[in-house]
Amino acid sequence: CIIQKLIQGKKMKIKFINFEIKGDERVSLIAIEELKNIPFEIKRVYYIFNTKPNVRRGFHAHKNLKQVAICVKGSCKFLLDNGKERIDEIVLNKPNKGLLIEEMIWREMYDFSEDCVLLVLASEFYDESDYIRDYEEFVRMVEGVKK
Ligand code: T46
Repeated sequence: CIIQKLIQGKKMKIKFINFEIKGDERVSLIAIEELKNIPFEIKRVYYIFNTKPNVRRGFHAHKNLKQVAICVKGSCKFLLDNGKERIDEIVLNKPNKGLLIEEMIWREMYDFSEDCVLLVLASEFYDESDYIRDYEEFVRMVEGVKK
């Protein structure tokens, strides 16, 4: 159920997951199940909300972590960068649309609506040593050049 979206002129693909909306005329419901509609075991769930206007977040990559981000309310945008190419203006504005962010992808999030609730499912527990917070270091790691 992973939909790979190719952007014109880029090799890098954006990977979306479209969740099936269940329920009936009175309610909408989405069920998230590890290794079924999420391609990894879910060790951690967190959500970002109350983001103040004009705040840009992220500015890091992860060495091993895989995540799926779902804007369950409101909207926000993502920039993703694999160290060779970057794709900007990825809009998340539907509770049934997940953005798969695999390891070694630089991300920034911005344009959060006031009511935005960004739910993130993560493959690992929180580990600060998995973060790469320096963009130049990230590019060097992608290129396999050791310091
Ligand atoms: C990511 C994007 C999409 C914890 O204590 N536990 C956690 O599980 C997380 C995610 C964060 N924190 C602490 C660390 C910081 O003191 O919460 C604070 C805010 O975290 P951070 O500045 O890393 O938040 P964002 O929005 O820049 O990035 C987060 C995730 O950290 C990151 O993995 O991919 O959301």
